[in-house]
Amino acid sequence: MEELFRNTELKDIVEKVMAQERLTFEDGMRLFKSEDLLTIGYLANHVCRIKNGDNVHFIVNRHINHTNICTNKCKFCAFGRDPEEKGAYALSLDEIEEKALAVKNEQITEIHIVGGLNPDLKLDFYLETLKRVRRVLPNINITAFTAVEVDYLAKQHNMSVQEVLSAFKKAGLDSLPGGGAEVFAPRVRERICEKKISGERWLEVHENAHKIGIKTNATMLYGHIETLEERVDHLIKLRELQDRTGGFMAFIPLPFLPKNTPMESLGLSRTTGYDDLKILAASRLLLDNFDHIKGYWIMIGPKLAQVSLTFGVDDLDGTVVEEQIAHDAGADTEQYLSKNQIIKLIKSAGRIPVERDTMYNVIGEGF
Ligand code: V47
Repeated sequence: MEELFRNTELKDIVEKVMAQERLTFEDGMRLFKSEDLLTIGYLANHVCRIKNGDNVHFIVNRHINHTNICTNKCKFCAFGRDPEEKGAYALSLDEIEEKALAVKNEQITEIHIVGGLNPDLKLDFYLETLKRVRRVLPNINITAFTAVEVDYLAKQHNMSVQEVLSAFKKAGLDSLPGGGAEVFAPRVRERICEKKISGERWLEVHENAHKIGIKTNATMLYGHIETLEERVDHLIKLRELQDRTGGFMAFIPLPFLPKNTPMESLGLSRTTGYDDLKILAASRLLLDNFDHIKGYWIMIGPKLAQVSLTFGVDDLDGTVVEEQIAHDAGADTEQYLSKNQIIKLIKSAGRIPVERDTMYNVIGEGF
């Protein structure tokens, strides 16, 4: 072991990780600046195996993006539309119910619903959506509505975030997905999503959810104008909240897909596999209080997602079935992977596939 790490510039970080010591902001910067991807990956794999053994999680789920009408107009987004714009849509409650039921030949355990900020949709619509899905699929988990949507409804109805979240919970919500976090730094938000809630507010909504027993996920949109400092700052802020509440389940880094977005004109190219692996591995090392790091195959591709299983990732998300946000922005992946395809990816990486539900309860293993 000593011999293996003799020449790395990260020798002291290797020692800290092996001693299970917390990494600092400066350590995080050094990870992101380092080109020693294999050492970072080795360490992330080591930490991941302490937490998850050889298990790799996946879920049989279905995404529903109920409306793309959105008042926020984020510059990184190809999904949002003005109400009159070509391609604008808002699914009715019947259509949402139909989609929830239109699954492939697999027993889904989770419906994941997120959409734009559509001024025509009031709290009642959201509550009715949850109740309908719960009624037709009583045994599934519902993960729905980002912190951004929660804040929007709270403001529209003059309610507190707690009140909106409690109403969601009563109507059948199980957890909040991690979208809308982007990069917390105000400098970045002013440039790429000036109308969106602040990073502080995003964290506040999640903290409120955790307080009333709603578990949540967290994301970071990377590969655009953010600096390495801003990436590390984002991760440390998530780690601090997790220290206080323990309410986060998984972290999912999302690579920026520029096609069809207002930011396409900046000439930014897509992230590289090297970047993607480094972010996944560095997140595993910095987020020492998160159990799960997800490699979202929809955005990084199934092949890289499979390789990421030796770079600190223990979760491949799921079957998805239908996805609009990444595909409007040029994702070249399928919208659906079958359960068997996911199992094959995991097994041929030498790991044990574990089907989970939203809360990481085991539904089946081995296969
Ligand atoms: O909130 C939008 C991001 C998110 C682009 O919680 C983009 O388990 C890249 O949050 N390029 C939606 N990303 C997806 C999401 C998610 C996905 C899978 C699992 C979970 C979970 C959450 O996608 C948005 C935004 O941050 N996004 N546009 C784009 N052009």
